[in-house]
Amino acid sequence: MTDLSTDRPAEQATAAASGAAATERFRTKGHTGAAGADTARVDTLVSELLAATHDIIRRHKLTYAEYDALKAWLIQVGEDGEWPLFLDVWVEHVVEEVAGENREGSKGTIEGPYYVPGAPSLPAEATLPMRDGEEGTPLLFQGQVTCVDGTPLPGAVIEMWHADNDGYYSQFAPGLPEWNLRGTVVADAQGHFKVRTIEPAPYQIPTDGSCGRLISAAGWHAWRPAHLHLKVSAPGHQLVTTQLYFKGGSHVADDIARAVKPELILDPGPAADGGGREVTYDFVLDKV
Ligand code: MBD
Ligand code: FE
Repeated sequence: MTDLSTDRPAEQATAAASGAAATERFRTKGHTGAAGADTARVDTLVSELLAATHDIIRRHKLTYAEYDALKAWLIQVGEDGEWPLFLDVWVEHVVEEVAGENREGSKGTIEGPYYVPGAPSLPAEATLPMRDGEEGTPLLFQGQVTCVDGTPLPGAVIEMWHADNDGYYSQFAPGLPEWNLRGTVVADAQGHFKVRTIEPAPYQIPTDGSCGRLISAAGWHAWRPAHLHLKVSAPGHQLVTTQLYFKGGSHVADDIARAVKPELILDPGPAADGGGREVTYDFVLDKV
């Protein structure tokens, strides 16, 4: 059966399917687990993690029932393929905070589990790949990429990916064209770019898997504000991985992944040409 309003097969997005896809995607990055395996460093980090855990157990008098519930839950996170989701939602923001603390240029934030390298290459003025009649408010996203010293960066590369109007990412939910709402935009000789897309919807992390069970067990909510994901780079400069949000949007102030920063909130106005909205956002890259 097909839902004629969206042309999307009725097959539902499930935690297990998006989790498996995110786990597979992470594996193709080729991490072996050996990176940074300096013995003294591993000793320090793991010993302190365990000590913090022991301290929590003592302070809160963890019961055997709770210990077994934790064990069962941890096993299930792996079976659902939700380790990338769990880590990127609840841990990555602090890793990014530390990684970005010495950069002067545009703020970065977390990458999340749904980046796929190799999206179709597009010219400086382009429309992201999308379906005929793609739902959502049209958005013109434009700007310039410069160095921290103000020099324009010709040929800077802006990789963009975002969810559709239903909050789904291509390659992580069924029924979407492979590169829907994903593109690699090459800026012009002055570092300018002008990208047409649609505004994404807020994103609810899957509620039917282990992360969803944790959220309901703890009485939290599962939402991220609507966001554009970006990786901006240029030769001789540091790549910035970031996200941009929409002023006044739901959950901008209570992102479950705590990835919002004031510098990352867009305030689009009505588009000058035709429908939808437009916004200008410039990227500043640090030198390597
Ligand atoms: C997302 O879309 C996302 O950006 C993050 C960080 C986590 C889960 C889903
Ligand atoms: Fe996202």
